[in-house]
Amino acid sequence: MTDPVRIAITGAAGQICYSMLFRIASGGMYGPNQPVALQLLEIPQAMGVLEAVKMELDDCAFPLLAETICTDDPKTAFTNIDAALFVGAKPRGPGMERSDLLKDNGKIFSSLGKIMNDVANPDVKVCVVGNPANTNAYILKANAPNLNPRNITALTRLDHNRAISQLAAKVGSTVPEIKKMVIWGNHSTTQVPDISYCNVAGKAAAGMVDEAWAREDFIPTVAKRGAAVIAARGSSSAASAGNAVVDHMASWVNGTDSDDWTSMSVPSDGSYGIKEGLIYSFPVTCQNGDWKIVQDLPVSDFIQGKMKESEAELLEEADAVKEMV
Ligand code: NAX
Repeated sequence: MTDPVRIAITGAAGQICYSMLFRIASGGMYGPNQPVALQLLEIPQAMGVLEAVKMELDDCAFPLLAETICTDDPKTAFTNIDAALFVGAKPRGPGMERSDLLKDNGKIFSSLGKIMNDVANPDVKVCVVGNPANTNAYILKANAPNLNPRNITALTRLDHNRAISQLAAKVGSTVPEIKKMVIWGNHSTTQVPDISYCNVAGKAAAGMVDEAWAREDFIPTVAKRGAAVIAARGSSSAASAGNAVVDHMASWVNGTDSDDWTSMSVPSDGSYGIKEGLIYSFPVTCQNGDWKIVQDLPVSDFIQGKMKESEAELLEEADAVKEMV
């Protein structure tokens, strides 16, 4: 039997993981022939709920689930892993400033980064989901210099999927007909959903919609979709976020289609004038377990201006946590 892929997952008793873990255990992330072992990390107060999640995983009798470890010790969670999904984070409480949220989560990600640095395989593939995801990944990367920095990524696949779905509804097409969507920037309301290179069944999407729709309707709808779900549901996106993590990792590991790309927040190498080292969402192609930023796309002045605003927000966030990096 093939050795299992070992995946550490933080915040495993939370909402996102309640849908995501079952998808991973049934083969959604690594495919139908690859066993997986889950190394689930929680804070001590949530261990009871985590045990209940394990009971349900056991009760599914998933053929591909080789082992489930539940722990509140990060060292145990991060030992021998191939991938780490950082879903756990402190939520923003009433009256809490964004800078306080950045600092509180910064402490979590700097301490977990240091532990990863000591015990994790240097090639571990990391996806940060817990918000503020891009800056949490930036802090984790700085505190884990032994890890391959290319492998520290953050999730903007949910935004990418939301953008595809909005465009499909607008032009009356199906999701698989839409190729080459882009999310630039931060996973926040400054993100830049961009249809400039998109095609729908081979036709340029930009020619199928008004420019005013793309600028004034599409961009804010995608960027504020998380808030719309909270308003409708009373809590934040969970199943769609879990699905996006599955998609993010599956694209990274198995590759993107030759006629398409995806959006991932990755360490900037200076492409498109974005400051090197920031964790910024770019269009990427994936092959052989590695990603590459799509180069030389012609960027309009309008999109460029918005990309710079999102970069400025990330620079501000980086400044707010500078003592942790
Ligand atoms: P929940 O509050 O349901 O679950 C979070 C879990 O993390 C809790 O069980 C908590 O005990 C645990 N936790 C907190 N600190 C921890 C630590 N230091 N180590 C291990 N576990 C820890 O939140 P959920 O709805 O699952 O969302 C998780 C995070 O994802 C939030 O930060 C949320 O803002 C973020 N999101 C990110 C998205 C993205 O696209 N990047 C979209 C969805 C979501 O908003």
